[in-house]
Amino acid sequence: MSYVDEVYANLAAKNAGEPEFLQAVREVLDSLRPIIDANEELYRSQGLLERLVEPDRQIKFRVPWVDDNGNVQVNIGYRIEFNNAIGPYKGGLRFHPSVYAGIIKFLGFEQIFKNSLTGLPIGGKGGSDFDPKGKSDREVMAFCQSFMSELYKYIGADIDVPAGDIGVGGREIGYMFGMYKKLTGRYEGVLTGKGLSYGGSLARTEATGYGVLYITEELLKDHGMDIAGKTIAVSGAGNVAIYAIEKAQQLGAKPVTCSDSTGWIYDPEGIDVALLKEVKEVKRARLTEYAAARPSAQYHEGKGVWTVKCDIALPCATQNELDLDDAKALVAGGVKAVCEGANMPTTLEATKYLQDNGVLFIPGKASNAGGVATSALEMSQNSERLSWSFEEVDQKLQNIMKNIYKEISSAAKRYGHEGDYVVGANIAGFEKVADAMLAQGIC
Ligand code: NDP
Ligand code: 2IT
Repeated sequence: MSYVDEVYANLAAKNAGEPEFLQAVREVLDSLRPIIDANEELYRSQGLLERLVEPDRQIKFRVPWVDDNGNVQVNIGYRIEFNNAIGPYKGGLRFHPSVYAGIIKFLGFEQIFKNSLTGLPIGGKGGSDFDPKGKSDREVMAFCQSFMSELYKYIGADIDVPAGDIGVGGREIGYMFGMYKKLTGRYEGVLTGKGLSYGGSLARTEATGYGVLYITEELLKDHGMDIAGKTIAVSGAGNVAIYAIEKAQQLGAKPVTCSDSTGWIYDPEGIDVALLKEVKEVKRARLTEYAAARPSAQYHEGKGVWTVKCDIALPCATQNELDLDDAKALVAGGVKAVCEGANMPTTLEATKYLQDNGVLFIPGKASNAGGVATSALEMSQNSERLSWSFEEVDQKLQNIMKNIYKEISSAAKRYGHEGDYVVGANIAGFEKVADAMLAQGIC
């Protein structure tokens, strides 16, 4: 049995209840075959893959808090610190009822390669099965304070630096930062995505979505196409989706869809991003309110974004939201490129179908890396106690995304898989981490 298959089989036997984690590992290990085959003896002798797929540590804790009716609620919190070979653990916190160890492990594993691609620090992820939807501000604060009263023991500016993800935005980061400061007495860059008045970076809010568009533009250019005038289907209506839509419009493209977990919008005149922000960021309301305020928009229940004819598809909601049937519908509609804004939104079968049908495909660990990259820029600003201008941060973000595109295309070419950006992203991300792990010995 090959080294890859042996490691995967052992992992699958031990983690059968964590399909998302196994899916992420499967994709990475399969695309690393060319580099692993070329170095099998060395990697085997160092147990490199066995060490790579096992997190450094998994922290799981009780989060008790009191709701507005005076009842005690108990949620489960997680922080999984995966790999710190090239820098402190770094990655978001997700608050969503679907969170369990398998979700956090898949996110943390992906984060290793993503962070490596940015040229900046490295992989961890956390979260809770707490659902912020429908909770009052006081309840969210009570939860965040309780969550941090355990998490603070394990994090720090040079140890592990959490940030936002699904269900965790500026409000939650603020409450957690306040509690960290109170418990430790330290004012340090322990979280990113902070508010601008207390150490946050300009352009962090926009960074993930903008980054998706910067790399999409680069991809199209490289293949002789222009993003201006293209019709784009976007899923999600949260942080990533909103700023992907905003940047798409600034680049002259026309995003015509967005979605949330209950329904989706088709707006043939192009999404009104100011209205979308008002509904989602200010009112924290549902997309039905967008449709009610916008005569050109159609609201549909359930899922359906990928049935819309488009040139470019940007899945920006959640894992496995684009399956084989969706991929078939996109190909039938003439899609030219799919760039992932979310983490692992495309199933393995759908990815293969898109690639087999000539669709350009960039995986999330490359295309959504602008968020964590800008988090690392926030860490730099915190360390030097300075704040850079929006333009300065945005310029650095553009350079990072262009550089990621260059790295993933050249790694794919080097290993004989030109144009396969899944292989390119996984190999380019892996090379640096493997190098550092080998240099640092078995630890
Ligand atoms: P938000 O919480 O801001 O938004 C998430 C959006 O996705 C909401 O519209 C939500 O709808 C929808 N969604 C969530 N879960 C589901 C589901 N099970 N089915 C359908 N729709 C769903 O999160 P972000 O925008 O920050 O994150 C979106 C994706 O991008 C995630 O995969 C995240 O890991 C990834 N990502 C985020 C980064 C960041 O900087 N924030 C960086 C890199 C990747 P509803 O409101 O109905 O729940
Ligand atoms: O998936 C991700 O890269 C994020 N949620 C952002 C992580 C970060 O540290 O900014």
